[in-house]
Amino acid sequence: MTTPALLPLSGRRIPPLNLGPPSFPHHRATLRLSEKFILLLILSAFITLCFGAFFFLPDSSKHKRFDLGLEDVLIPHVDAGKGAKNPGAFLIHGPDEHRHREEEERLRNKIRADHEKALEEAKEKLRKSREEIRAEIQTEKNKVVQEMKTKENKPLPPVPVPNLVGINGGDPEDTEIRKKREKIKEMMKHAWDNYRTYGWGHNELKPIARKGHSTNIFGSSQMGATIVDALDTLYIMGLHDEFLDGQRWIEDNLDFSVNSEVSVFEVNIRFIGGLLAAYYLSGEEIFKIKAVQLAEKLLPAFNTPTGIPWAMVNLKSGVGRNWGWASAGSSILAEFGTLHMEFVHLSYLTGDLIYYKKVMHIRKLLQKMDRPNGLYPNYLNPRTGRWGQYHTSVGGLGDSFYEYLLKAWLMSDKTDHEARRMYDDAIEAIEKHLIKKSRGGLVFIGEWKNGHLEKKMGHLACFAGGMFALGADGSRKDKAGHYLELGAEIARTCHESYDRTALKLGPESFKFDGAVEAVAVRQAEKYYILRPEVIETYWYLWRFTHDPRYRQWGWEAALAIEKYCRVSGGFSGVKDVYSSTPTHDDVQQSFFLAETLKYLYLLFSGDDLLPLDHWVFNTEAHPLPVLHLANTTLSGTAVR
Ligand code: DMJ
Repeated sequence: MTTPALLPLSGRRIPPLNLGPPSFPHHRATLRLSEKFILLLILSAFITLCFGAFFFLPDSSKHKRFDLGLEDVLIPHVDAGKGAKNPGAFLIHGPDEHRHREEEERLRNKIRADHEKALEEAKEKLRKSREEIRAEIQTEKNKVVQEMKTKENKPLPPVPVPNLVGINGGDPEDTEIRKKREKIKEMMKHAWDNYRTYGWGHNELKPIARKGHSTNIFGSSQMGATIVDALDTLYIMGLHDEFLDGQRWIEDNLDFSVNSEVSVFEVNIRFIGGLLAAYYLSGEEIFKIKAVQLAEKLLPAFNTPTGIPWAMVNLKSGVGRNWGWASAGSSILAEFGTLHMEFVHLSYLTGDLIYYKKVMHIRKLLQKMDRPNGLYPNYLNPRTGRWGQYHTSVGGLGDSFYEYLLKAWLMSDKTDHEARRMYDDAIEAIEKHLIKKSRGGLVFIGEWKNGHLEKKMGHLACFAGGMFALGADGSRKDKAGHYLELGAEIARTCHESYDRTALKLGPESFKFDGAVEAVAVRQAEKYYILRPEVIETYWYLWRFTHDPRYRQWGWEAALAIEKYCRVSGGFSGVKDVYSSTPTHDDVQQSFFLAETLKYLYLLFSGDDLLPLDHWVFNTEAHPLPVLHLANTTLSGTAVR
């Protein structure tokens, strides 16, 4: 039997259809044709659906705008447009009605034409061979990748740069002090050079094994945490070649499109904070761009039923989860409560309110919650919005939440009164329930656990001395003197915790129990891992009082670090501060370069370097400028 030739859709010949009993090859040809037909049907159905949706879906312009009030000042380069806040501007009356109908008709015709064009294109696609289609897809893909690359490193819209006062200088007049400052700079160089030689690109350094090191907070990939964390310290110390070296590494290698699960908090304070500070100090656009790229990757962590972010997020998939050890799947107060400073700056610099909204949402939610004894528990479940265990601490798990309330107020040029109120309330409750004086007269901050006060203070809580001093000015009922005094008492207690050890370095935590005062009892609490908090407090107290004892105590700590933590391959933590022959833990923490050495350097610098009425330090010691929002001009021009 002869078979009639099938009319080709295109000019190409199509194998004839076999109308007799089916045989395998002809059956395949028949299938391909019906596949094409079905595809065509689906395509036209989809286009019709889009066509219908245009007319029947509600008009989004009628939805209420989200307005937090700060919008216009926070995003100076955005011109909201006068009509935008005026709902009446969207209503159409009288003679306008005719014009409106014409406009609708024009739109309809356009959509019809687009619809037909899309159908034609679909038909055209179906005429092409598989290879042609594959090649086209590949070309499209290449185009998108290319566009993304160009877009990724495109400069962001300019904003008025805040007043950047005191990013250089601070040379002390006194020769002795100058020598000390030089010594700290030399220590920084030793830490950096060894990281450069043995750990470059890794997150941290093992100074004894002389190789890279990392922990789970940075995920599984090498993101050069030490480089990012150290940049601003290098900058203020005038180590410009080293700074440039770091900048080049960031330009060429820092990539956040990695399948890696990181700590949202750590990455925020170290990377986003570090990049933003490097941007403000140097004016190099690349740091801002990288900070924003990373921030976008953290946003999926906020996709929880309450908007309280997960502790960890996978940078590639956006899947988040909490630490297994945290009370009943909870998020941690010091983690989700330590995002505000960086996120407000991100909104300011990008003109995108999303960051600001995320952190304000957390604040609003916390305000609505009950607080046992006025205290904030450390654990909050992001699914239920309920507190986990009632543990409260100004040390680990709680610390920087309180710090960021105060600093949100300072960073807003003291206009964020809500933050100041929350800080004052929290500090009053802390003083009432957690702060005690030991028999020997040492003021300490205990921890609230299961209904009673544990008389134990962590090294981390020693930062609070500086916080009380910083918050003294502007405190309620004219209690500035009281809070400065409280800060000084905490500094004294923490100094005692250093002084009562063999190495003159403080333990991870210390007790106040009968005869035991400011001393660690358990072996597991005797280590010192190059932490900054005690030196941080000395520096704040020095700035506010100029009492020479703080420089003296800081110098004691610097000498002890030099003597017991310095090794030929960098600096290492020690496992037991009570043993005169230290065992090293072989880790040079990135915060040693970001914080410990920076605070020491500032302690031996003049107050004109990074003055506190112009800069607010994030919890990783990265300085961010005060945003004088009320005085911001709306010109949209960058002024540097
Ligand atoms: C730093 O990463 C930050 O200071 C954080 O807030 C708490 N601890 C470390 C340093 O000890």
